[in-house]
Order: sequence, then structure tokens, then C-alpha cells
Amino acid sequence: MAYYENIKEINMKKNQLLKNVLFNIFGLLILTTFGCKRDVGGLQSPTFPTTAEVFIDGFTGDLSYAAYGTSDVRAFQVDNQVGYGNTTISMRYDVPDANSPNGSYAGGTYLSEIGRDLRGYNALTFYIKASQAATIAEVGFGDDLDLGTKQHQVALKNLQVNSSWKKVIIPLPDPSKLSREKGLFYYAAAPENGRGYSFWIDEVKFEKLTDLSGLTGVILNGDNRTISNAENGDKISLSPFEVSVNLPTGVNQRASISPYYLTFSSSVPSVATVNELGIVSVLSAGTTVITATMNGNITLGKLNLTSIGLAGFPPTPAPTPTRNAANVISMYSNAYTNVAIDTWNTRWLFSTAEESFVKINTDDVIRYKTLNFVGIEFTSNTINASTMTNFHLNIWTPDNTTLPNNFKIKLIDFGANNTFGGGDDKEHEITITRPTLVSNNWVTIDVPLSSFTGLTTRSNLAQMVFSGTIPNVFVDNVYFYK
Ligand SMILES: [Ca+2]
Ligand SMILES: [Ca+2]
Ligand SMILES: [Ca+2]
Repeated sequence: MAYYENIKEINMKKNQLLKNVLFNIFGLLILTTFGCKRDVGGLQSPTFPTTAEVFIDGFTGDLSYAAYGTSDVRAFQVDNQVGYGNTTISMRYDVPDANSPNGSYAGGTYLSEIGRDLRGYNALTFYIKASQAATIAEVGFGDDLDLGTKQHQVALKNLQVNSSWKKVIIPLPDPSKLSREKGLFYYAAAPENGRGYSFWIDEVKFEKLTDLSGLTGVILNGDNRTISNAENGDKISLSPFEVSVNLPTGVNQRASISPYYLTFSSSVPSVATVNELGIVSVLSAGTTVITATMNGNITLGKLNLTSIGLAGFPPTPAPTPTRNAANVISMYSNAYTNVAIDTWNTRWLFSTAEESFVKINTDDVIRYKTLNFVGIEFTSNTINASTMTNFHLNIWTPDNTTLPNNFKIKLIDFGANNTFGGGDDKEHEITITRPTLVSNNWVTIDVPLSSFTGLTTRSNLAQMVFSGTIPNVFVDNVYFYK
């Protein structure tokens, strides 16, 4: 199969990032053991090669190479003079100078055209040295150019190298997921202080190491993070996602991993859910603990999340009334049968109040916004509260309630003629302030009707007015009782 066809196939499948890409690893030809048009993806139980080697003194036959877009596509070549150990063949990378017309960095990925079964291994290893002390931005595997997902990517970042060969070990976070891996090795390296340099990599292979220990997934940098004031609708990432391992040298090493290696869960999904990318979605007020597992083992790091609910919304319903219904005339409550109310917002001239009827969990509440004053009418069926002793309601506000802020309630009785005017109307307004009036808590207003001193009759109550200086008010459990 021609090298040219290989390019075409990859370009068809993949992406814009791939610039020129693909030049031959040995010279001019890439030989593959499979026809390049053969589609093995649809087979039910295919067997993929378990080949460990990627590059020893040459490449395995299933490989192709793709240079990353904007990189220097000629940065990589096989070096026949330098090699690890007794060999004189390795992979050489010439990082360009900054502002090089050929590209601003060196980077690319080595692909198995058909995929490999890596489930029998636990690490990718290789040797590396450089022409000078340098920091390689990224090396790893799992970049199969499937842009946007890179589900199996593992990246060792900021790898320190110098002029002596050293062995690098990148653990496979969960080998069971690597039954058909195409992205066998990738790298990206930028100039050091604006100047290019060279580095060599050799003996790239997958291994089953017996002296790796402490393999653990890590989220949130391994922290036990607490967020106590999340709000509904918040999205919170559990990144960075990492794998931690104790290397044979005793060094504890972390590498970045795709979130697809992790399984996330929320202890209380009604409060917040977490998707396969480790993004937490806050849904309702309450507390949940978000954790993750890798390979069935709990990761380092977790998120203790408390949502206060909707911003400016009561996190919980108002206290449920317990008074005997026989002693109550209810205007608005889930606890009682309510009398008919004409409107909870008369939209009188100069009133800016907007009302809506919302639920806190399953409990109904009236919400007022931009409240300066609001008229409430029940003239069609006036209320006879003559035998009642008290007026009750619950309110909740997120607004500042320090003095002189206030919430006012006016009750209006249409008098003996049971109609507006006629000289017999009576009314009285009370003002609620601190300490009764507080923010972000349900406030119980329970006032003896005798306190409405101007309301000398109450057999034909027909109107009520809420007003004051707090523009956001939730109202519930509005009733008279005796
Ligand atoms: Ca070699
Ligand atoms: Ca209610
Ligand atoms: Ca009247």
C-alpha cells in the first residue's frame, strides 16, 4: 500500500489540525500488514495485535506518523548515529527556534492504523535524552486524532530531560479500556528560551512492570474540596484528572488523563449530577458528595457540595402550618382549602411589582419581584374575619433587611355596604422590621388583628396591600385564624 493512500485515509477520517502530516518513518514508504481500506471497526470480536514495541531500532509495521498543525513537520527523523544502549538507531526531534518559518514547536503522534490490544500491559516506557537541559511540554499516548474526545489520552507534562538517557514510565490508568488503541505515542516540545534544541527517544514500548505501585486516579488535585454556596445551574469541573503512581525509583509521579478513565458519582443526584466528563451540574438545594473511581478504586480528591438552591430563591419551603383548618380562613397555603382571591397583583398605577407562582420543591409560593407596592383583591368574595383573632403569613427575602428596611401589610375592609367607598371603609397598615424581618430565612408574621387598630370592622375584608423597601419577597401561608 502506498504511503499516499495512508495520508488520504487519515485526512478523510480526521481533522483540520493535521497539517501536512505524515511523512514516512523509514524513508518513503509505510508498510502495513493490512490493506488500508479494510474496515475492522464493525467486527464483533476482532483480535488486535498485542505487539508491545513501538520503536526499538525501527518502527513496527502498523505505524504512521502525523505531525501536529503549526508544528515543524520536519522536526522528527530517525537518527542512525545515536541510540540507547548498544544500538545506534533512535528517534530524533529537532525543536525549532521560536519564530521559525517552519513551525513554532515540534509535535506529533504515532498511530497504529488498525489498533492494538494493550490490555496485557501496565505502562508505556521509553528512554529520552536531549542536547541540553530542557523541559518537554508533553509526552504520552492515546492521541488517536479523534479530536474532541481523545478518550484514552494520558499526558506526562513538563518532563525534565538532560544530556543523559533516562527511562520514562507512563502508567496505563486502566488497561481494560485499551483493547483497540490507535494512539501509541505522542509528544509536543517548544523552544527553550526562544531557542531550539534536539532530543532523542528510544526503546518505546508497552510493558507489564511488576514494580509499579500505588496506581490511583486523582481529581481536583487530590483535594477534598468543599463548596458551600453553589447555586442551581452552576457547572463545576472536577479537573484536573490525573493518575498517580509510585515509580520504581520511589518517585511519586502524576500524569494527566482523559476523564473517560474515571467513573463519577454523586451521593445525592437530586442535588447535583456529574457527567462522564467530570462536569457537575447543580440541580437543587441540598448537600451531596461527588466522588470518582478508576478501575473500581476510589480516587484521591472529592467534592463536598452544598447548593443554596436558586440564587435569591428560598432553599426550603416555608414552615408547614399546623393549625386546625376549622379555625382558619386561608388565602394562600398548601395546607388549607383557600378562599377565592380575585388577584394577587391588581397592577395599580405606579406599582412596579411582578408576581409569579413558583414551587420550592413541591410547595407553592408567590414570588414578587421589583415590589414597591402590590394590591391584592378579593372583592368578589370579601372575607368575614370578624371571629378571627390573628393574621398570619410567611415571607422570605434575599434582600438586605437592616433598618430602616421594612415590609408593610395593609388590610382594607369595605364596611357594612360591602363595596368600595360609601364612607364606611376601614383600613390599617402594619410595618415589619428587624428583628422580625431577616434575610434568607422564612419569617413568620403572626399579628393579632387587634394590632390593626384602624381596622375597626373586618366582616368585609376586600383588599390587601404589600409594600416596603425590599423588592424581592416570597409569600406563603397567608391566613386568618382564631
Ligand atoms: Ca534503539
Ligand atoms: Ca405553600
Ligand atoms: Ca364600603
